[in-house]
Amino acid sequence: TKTLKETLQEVIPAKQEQLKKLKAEHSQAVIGDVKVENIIGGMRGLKAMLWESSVLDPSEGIRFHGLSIPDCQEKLTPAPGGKEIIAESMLWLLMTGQVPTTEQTRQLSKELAEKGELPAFVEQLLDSLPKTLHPMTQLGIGVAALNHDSAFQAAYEKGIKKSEYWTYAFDDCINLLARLPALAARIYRNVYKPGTELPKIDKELDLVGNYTRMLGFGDNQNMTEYLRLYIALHGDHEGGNASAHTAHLVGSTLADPYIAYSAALYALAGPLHGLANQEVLRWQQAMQKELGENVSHEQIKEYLWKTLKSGQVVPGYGHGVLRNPDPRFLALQQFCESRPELMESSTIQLVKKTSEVAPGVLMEHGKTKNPYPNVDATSGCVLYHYGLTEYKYYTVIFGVSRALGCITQLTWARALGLPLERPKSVSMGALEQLVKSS
Ligand code: AMX
Repeated sequence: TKTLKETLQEVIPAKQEQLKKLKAEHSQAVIGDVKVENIIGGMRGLKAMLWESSVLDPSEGIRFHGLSIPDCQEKLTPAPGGKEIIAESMLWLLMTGQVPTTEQTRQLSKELAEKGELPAFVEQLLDSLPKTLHPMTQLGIGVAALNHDSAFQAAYEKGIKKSEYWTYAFDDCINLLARLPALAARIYRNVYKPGTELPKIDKELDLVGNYTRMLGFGDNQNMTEYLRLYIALHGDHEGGNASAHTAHLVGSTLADPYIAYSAALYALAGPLHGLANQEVLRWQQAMQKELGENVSHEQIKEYLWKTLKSGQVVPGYGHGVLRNPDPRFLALQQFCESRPELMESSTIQLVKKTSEVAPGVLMEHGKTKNPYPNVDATSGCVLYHYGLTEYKYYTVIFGVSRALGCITQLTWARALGLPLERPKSVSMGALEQLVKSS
């Protein structure tokens, strides 16, 4: 059986050829206009970067190399005894564009488990951080510190050819992913369960199986399966979102994958992006506290208006690209609906009821281009139900997941020899001149 790296080695030349041809034959072809609204509107809608592993369609949602979420649920190998997509099979698909065999998936799980231990100095570093420091800040610090052992950085210092960049970048990427569960679980234990024993990595388990065990939820098979699905679904959402774009931008300076991904984590830590899942739980809990049990749709409607009138956004709703309910939201809702015990949870019921009312309210409010729920509207409530109630930790789980897409891009950007990213900025004065002369 070929390893992931060997498979990549086989698929890279065809992609390099494709890019070479595009450059040679179409470099000057015009594929769109740049409007003033793109420049002052956060570059929405501007097609300006290459990203191979997934494409986000505004109405239908994400596809990974052409496969929709239901396609992936049908085709990608689950864990032994499980049903949900696992990180390894999703990573293989993202990296190579191919659906891995069960044997390939298991081999990758083994490789990740073997590489998963943290260097002692990183453990000490994490243990020395104040427990009051946000878990996302801690995760970014831990990931950046892993660059102590960066193969890419060492090879670059020694002097390597551009054509060799990707193999060192890939090795760093795999080591980074392998170590994320131990890093993220250590932060959870330090902050929320001090003094409890962190289990060692089980070499027979998949990445997320190990992560769940290290968090202390390994006995709960439903939680393990939920986290497998959660982590596979949050892995990649094309390139323009803030975390993915940051990883790509920082990586384009030839900073090693650890620091590039550390930077991405801090983009993920903003409330308009990944931190929204923490915000949803915080907001829903405040709603529950104010309104009590058995809340009616009418009461939720009033609460939504109160949030909007106070000038805040409704967390978990809206999207920079999507214009329909997020299929990741639908897949997580489906997970709940297939388990009666989840549907009885008051937190999950409240999230579901909110999703039935909020689109109407947001449409009436009339600002957001997308009144529908995004993945963050529902991702936290299941964690909460299973006992992971510390919602300031939720974005860390997203951070373990988003590595899948970012390390894929970091590997491919080096394999394709993509250049330093450096768009042109303009001042308002220059923009006025450009408008006059257009
Ligand atoms: N509640 C209230 N107002 C909202 C809103 C929401 N959920 N979503 C958008 N709006 C407002 C915007 O703030 C903006 O107002 P302004 O004109 O006064 O600045 C207006 O509607 C138009 O915004 P838009 O074009 O529809 O959205 P955008 O592309 O600028 O922003 C996003 C997208 C996600 C930041 C926004 O919808 C939002 O703030 N949502 C809530 C936070 C959230 O759930 N983020 C998670 C997104 C998914 C992810 O990255 N994990």
